Amino acid sequence: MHPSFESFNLSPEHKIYRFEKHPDFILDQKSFKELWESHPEDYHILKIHGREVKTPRWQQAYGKNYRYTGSRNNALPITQMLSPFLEWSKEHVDERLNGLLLNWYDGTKKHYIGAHRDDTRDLQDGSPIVTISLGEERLFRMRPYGGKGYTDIVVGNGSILVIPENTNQAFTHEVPDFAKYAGKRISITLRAFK
Ligand SMILES: O=C(O)CCC(=O)C(=O)O
Repeated sequence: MHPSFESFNLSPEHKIYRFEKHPDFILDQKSFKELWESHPEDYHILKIHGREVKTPRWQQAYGKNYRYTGSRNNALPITQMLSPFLEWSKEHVDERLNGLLLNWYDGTKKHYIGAHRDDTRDLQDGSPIVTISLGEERLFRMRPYGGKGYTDIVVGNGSILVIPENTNQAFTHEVPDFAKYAGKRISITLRAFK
């Protein structure tokens, strides 16, 4: 992994890694606006306990379909704007990464993602999950699965997180909403699909 990643110990066996403010990933206003405006018009629909629920953020898969929470996010082709994020992650984190899922969070709409562990049934064994943050700074909250307490990691504009597979099994992650958030954040998450 790239030497600029710092590690955070969540437990003696579980870590998460952060690279702060990668200069290539701090987009100028025009590029950020372009990426922001590429969000889908409609919210993605999940099925939770048989009930259809709209995600409290916009989401779109690129490159590979992603199945989670009773739904499938059908992928669009990877765009020219997105491919540098994938190329960098392949080179510096894991060569097997091949699919992206973008999340768009509008603070004025109270967008968030609730605590969950990523669905790994379609992912390659032992592959990590990478999240690149653009725009408004938020907190990335890790909770021991079935346990108590949490660890918050600040994810600012241009920061990269790596969640190893064993950490995803043992900890949930979430991006909560707080009243102070009124900006726009995009996360580019990368996974290695089979
Ligand atoms: O927005 C983020 O950083 C996290 C996204 C996430 O948890 C997911 O796509 O599963």
